[in-house]
Amino acid sequence: MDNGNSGVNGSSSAILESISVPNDVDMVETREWLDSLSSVLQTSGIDRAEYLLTQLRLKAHTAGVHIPFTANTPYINTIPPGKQPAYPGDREIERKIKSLIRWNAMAMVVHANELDGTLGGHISTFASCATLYEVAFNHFFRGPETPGGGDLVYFQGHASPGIYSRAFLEGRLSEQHLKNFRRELEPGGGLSSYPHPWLMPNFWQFPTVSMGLGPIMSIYQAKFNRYLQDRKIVPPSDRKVWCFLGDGECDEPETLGAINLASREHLDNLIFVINCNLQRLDGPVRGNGKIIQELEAAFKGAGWNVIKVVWGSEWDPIIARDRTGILLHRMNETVDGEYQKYAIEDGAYLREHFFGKYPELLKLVEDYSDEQLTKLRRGGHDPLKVYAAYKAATETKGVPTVVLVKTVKGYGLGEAGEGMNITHGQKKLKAKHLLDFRTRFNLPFSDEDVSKARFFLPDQDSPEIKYLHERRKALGGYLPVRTSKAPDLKTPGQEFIKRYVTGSGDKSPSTTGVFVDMLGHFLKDKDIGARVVPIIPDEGRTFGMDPFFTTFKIYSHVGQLYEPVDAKMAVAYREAIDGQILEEGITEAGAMSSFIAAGTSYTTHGVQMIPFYIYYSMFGFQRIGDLAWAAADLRTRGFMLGATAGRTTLSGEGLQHEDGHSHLVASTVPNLVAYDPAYAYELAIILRDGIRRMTGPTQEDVFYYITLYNDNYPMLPMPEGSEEGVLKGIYKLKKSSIEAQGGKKVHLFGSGPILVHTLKAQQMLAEQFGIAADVWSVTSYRELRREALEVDRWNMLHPTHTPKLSYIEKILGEEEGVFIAASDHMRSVPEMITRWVPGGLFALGTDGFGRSETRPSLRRHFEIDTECITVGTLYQLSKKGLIETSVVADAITKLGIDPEKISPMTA
Ligand SMILES: Cc1ncc(C[n+]2csc(CCOP(=O)(O)OP(=O)(O)O)c2C)c(N)n1
Ligand SMILES: [Mg+2]
Repeated sequence: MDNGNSGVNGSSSAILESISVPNDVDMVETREWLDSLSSVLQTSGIDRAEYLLTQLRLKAHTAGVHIPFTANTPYINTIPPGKQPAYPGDREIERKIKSLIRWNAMAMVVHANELDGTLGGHISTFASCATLYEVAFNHFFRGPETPGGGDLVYFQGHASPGIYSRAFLEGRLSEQHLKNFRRELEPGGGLSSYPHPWLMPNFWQFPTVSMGLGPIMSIYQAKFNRYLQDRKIVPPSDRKVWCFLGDGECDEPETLGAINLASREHLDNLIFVINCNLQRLDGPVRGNGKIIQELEAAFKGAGWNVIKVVWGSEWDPIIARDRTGILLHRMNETVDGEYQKYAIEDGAYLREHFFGKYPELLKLVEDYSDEQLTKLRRGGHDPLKVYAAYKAATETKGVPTVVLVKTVKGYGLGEAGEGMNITHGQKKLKAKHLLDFRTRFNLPFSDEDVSKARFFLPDQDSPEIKYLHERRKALGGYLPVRTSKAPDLKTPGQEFIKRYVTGSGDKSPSTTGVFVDMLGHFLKDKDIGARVVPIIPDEGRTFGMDPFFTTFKIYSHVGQLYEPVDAKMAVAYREAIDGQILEEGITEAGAMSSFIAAGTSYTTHGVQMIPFYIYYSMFGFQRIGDLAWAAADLRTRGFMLGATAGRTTLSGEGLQHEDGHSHLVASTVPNLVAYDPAYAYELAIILRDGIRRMTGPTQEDVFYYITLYNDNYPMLPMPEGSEEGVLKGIYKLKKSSIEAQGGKKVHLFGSGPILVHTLKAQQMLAEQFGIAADVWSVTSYRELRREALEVDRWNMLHPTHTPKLSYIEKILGEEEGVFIAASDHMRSVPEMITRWVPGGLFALGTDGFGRSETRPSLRRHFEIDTECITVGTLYQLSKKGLIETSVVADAITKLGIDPEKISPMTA
C-alpha cells in the first residue's frame, strides 16, 4: 500500500503537521519549523529528530515554557506503512480459512438457539476479532511442541465460538461437538459456553470470561514464568503470554489494576491485545470519547509499549495525501459514538459527515467513489496491519506491549447487528442475514446449506485444510491445548508429623507460629524444598515470617539494587533474583493471581510447585472470591492460609478485619478442601496429606483453605489413632472424666481456638453441674458434609440397596445425648452437619459484625466463651427435659451473663 509518499518520513511529518491545525496565528513560521523537521527526518532520520526535539523540550522547560502533557499520539497507526513488514502468508487462502471459521462460529450459536432459545451465545464478538486471532494462529502463537514450551494464550471468553470453530477445521473437534455447543450433558459431550479448564481439561488453559480476571492473571502468569526461569526451575525460554480482551472489559479495576507491575518487572514476555470494537454490552464503551486514546494514555503512563492499529491499508494513501494535517485533526476530534455510526453507514454518509466537515478534507477524497469509501476498513480487519503490530510486539525488549486494535463489533453481520447497540446479544439470524453473510465472505455454499446454517468442513486434502495444518505444524502444534504430565513429588514422610504429635509442653504457640515452623521445614526439605512458593501480600512480619526474608529471600527479577537499611541485622530484608518468596505488596488480587500461576505450573510448565499463600483471612474470599472461583476452574493446586482468622480471636481489629465467615464462602467452591484446625498435629497431618493428594501419584485437582489463628495456647499431644478423624473432619479429643447420670450426656464440638473454651466448659459442666461431656475436635465441617451428602445421594438413587452410612453417622452412631458446637465462625459453619447428628446440633457462633475489643470481651459478646458454652449446654439439656429450666436460669446468674445484653447478631 505504499504510494511512494507514505514512507516513514512522509507519514511522520504528516503527524507533526497535524499539530498546526487549527487556530494558527503565524502559519508561515509554523511551516518553516515543520520544514526544518522534515529536512532533518529526510537527511538524518528519526533518531536525530528525536534528539533535537528532546533538546528543544529541555530548553523550553528551562525557559518556563510548559508544554501541555499528553500521553497520546495522533489517532492513527503507530507503525507507519513504510515500516510495515511484508506479509509472510498466503492472504487469499488465509481469507478463505477465516471466512469458514466465521461461518461455523456463527452457525454454532444459531443452531444452539434454534434448538433452545434460552441457550444464548455470542456471534458479534468473534466477528469483530476473527482477524486478530487468525493472524496469530497462522503466524505467531507457538504451540506446545515448541522447545521451551508454547505460548500461553488467554482467549477473550465470549469469543470462544471462533476458537471452537478453528479447532473443528483442524479436526480436533467434531460436528457433534459443535452441534452440542452449550449442551455439555448431551451424549458424546458438548462444548462449554466459555473457556473452562474444569469442564474441558484437555482443551482450555485459562478461564477468562469473568471480565478483568484474564488480564490480571496473565500479568502474574508472565511474572511467574520469569520466576521459574530466574530460579532455574525451568530453562530460559522466549515463550509469550498473550492476553486477548475487550475494550469494555477495561472498565474492570482488575484489568488495569496491575499494569504497572508488568512494566516494573520488565515483562517483555507479555502481550495484551485489546479488541477495541468501541462497544460493550449495552452500547458504546466511550461514546463521548475515544477508548483507544484513553487506553493508550493509561498504558503509556504505566510504561508499556503501545501499538495502535486504527486504520486499514485503504487509509494509507489518504493519510499520506494529508499535507496540512486536517485529516488527523478530524480523526482526533471525532468521538467513538460517531465512529460507531460511520461503521454502519455507507460511503456517501462518510463523505458527507466525516470528510464533509472541512472543505479541504473533502477534497482529499474527491477522486474516491462512495463504494471505495464504504470499503475503508478499520485496522483490526486488515491482516497486514495486525501482522505488523504483532511482529513489533513479539520483538519488543524490556517492556510489555499492548496492541490496541480498532474493529467493528458484529463485523459482517450487516443489518443483523453490525455496529449496532443490540449486537452483543444477537444470536438468531434470519435467512436473509445468512445469505448476506455468505455473499459478504464469498462462501461457496448452496442456498439450502445457508438456510439450514450447516457447518462446513472442507476435505482434508483441500488447500485450506492443508495450509492450516502446515502453519500449526511450523508453529509447534495446536492451541488451545491443556496437558498435565508433571512428575510426582515425594511427600514428606511420617517423621514430619512426629515432630508435632507430642504437643508443645509448657510452650504456648499460635497455629500461625506453628505453620511458619512447618513451612520452614518444607522449605528445607531436600525433595520438595525448591518447589515451595511462599506468597504474601505485605503481611510477612504480621505472621512472623520475616526470618525467611534473609534465609530464602524475596524474589526480584533485578535482584537487590540497594543495601537494605537492616543489612547488619540478623534478619535483613533481602531481595534476590533467585529469591523464593513472592512478596507481592498490598494486592490480594495480585497475590491470588500468583497463587494461581504457581498452583497450575504442573500444566503450564510441566513442573509441580507448591504455593502457600498466607494472608489476612478477611481479605480472602470476601475480597477475591471470583479469583478463588477461577482458581478452582483452573484446577489450581496449593494451600490458601487464612491467617488472623476468627471473629473473636483477632482482637482489637474490629468490624473490617475480624473474619467469621470465610469458611462459609470457602464451602461454596466445589474442589476446595477446607480445614479449621486447633492443634499443631492436626495442622501437620492436614498439610502433609494435602501435599500427598495434590503432588503425589494421585495429583488430585483440589486446593486447600486452612484457617490459622494468633491465639497462643498449649498445643496438646495427639490422642492415639486420631489421624483418620483429623482428615475426615472429626475425632474424639477428650472423654468426660465423670460418668453420665440419668441420661445427662453431652457432646461438645469445638474447632480452632474455641476448642480451648470447649475443654474448659467440659470441666465446668463436670465440676459445677455434675454433667458428663465428651469433647470432639472438628477439623472440618465442610469435609464431613461433603462426604455425607454423597452418601445421602447414593442412598436416594439406590433405594433397594442397604443404605450406606456417612462418616459422621458412623462416628456418632453409638453416641447418645445432646450435641453442642462452638465456633469462632458463623453458626452456619457447624450447622453444615446438623442433619446427620443424632437429635440435631445446637450451634454457637459469631454471627454479626466484628468489634474492637479484647478477646474475652468479644467471646462473651458473641456468646462463645466457656460460660456461654456451659449455659448453651444446660439449655439444651433442659429442652430435652433432662434438667429444670431453673438450673439454666441460675447458671446464667452464677456465671455472670447478662441475659439482656445486646444481641451480637444485629449490633
Ligand atoms: C465480571 C463480569 N461482568 C459482566 C459480565 C457480562 N458481560 C459479558 S460480555 C460483556 C461485554 C463485554 O464488552 P467488551 O469487553 O467490550 O467485549 P466485546 O464483546 O465488545 O469484544 C459483559 C458486560 C462478565 N462476563 N463478567
Ligand atoms: Mg467491546
